[in-house]
Amino acid sequence: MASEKNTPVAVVMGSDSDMDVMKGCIKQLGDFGIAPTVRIISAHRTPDIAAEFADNAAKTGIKVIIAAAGMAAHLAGALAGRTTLPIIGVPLAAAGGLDGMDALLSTVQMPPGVPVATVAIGKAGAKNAAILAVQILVPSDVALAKKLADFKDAQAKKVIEKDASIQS
Ligand code: RP5
Repeated sequence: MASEKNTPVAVVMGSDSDMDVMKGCIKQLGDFGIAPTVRIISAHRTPDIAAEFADNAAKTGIKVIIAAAGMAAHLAGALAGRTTLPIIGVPLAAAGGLDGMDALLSTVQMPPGVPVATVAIGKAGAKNAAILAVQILVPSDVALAKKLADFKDAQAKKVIEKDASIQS
C-alpha cells in the first residue's frame, strides 16, 4: 500500500491522464493550507487497491475523499460503497469519451443510500471539489473557517470591482 500522509483530504483519480485537470483541485486545497494525499487508483483497473484504500482511509485520518474519473466513472461510487466518509465526485472529460457527460451520469446517479456529492465536469468541478471539502471540514476547524471566509470575501470583491469598472 502506498504511504499515506496525515492529512484530512485525499484526492484520488482514475488515471494519470486525469492529473492535468486535478492539479487545479490540489492547488486550490494548497491555497487553503491543505496538502492532500494524492493517489491514482482505478475502480476498474485496480479494484482491489480501490477497496483497500476505501477500507483504510478513515483510519489514516482522512475526513473527506475527492474522487475524479472519466468515461464510465465508477471510482467515487465504488469508494462510497465501502466507507462512510463523505465522497466528492469529480466527473472528467476523457479522450474518447462523451465530453464528460458519461462521467457525470456515472458519478451523480448513485442509488439511494450511497450518496456521492457530485460537482461540475472538469476544471470548475475540480476547483469546487476542493472548496466543498474545505466547507465540510470548517465546522471543526476555526483557522480553516477564517481562510474560507477570506476566500469568499476576495471572490466577492473581484466581482464588485469588475462591476464598478464598467460603470460610467
Ligand atoms: C478513467 O478512464 C480515468 O479516470 C480516465 O479519465 C479515463 C481514461 O483513462 P486512461 O485510458 O487515459 O488511463 O478510468
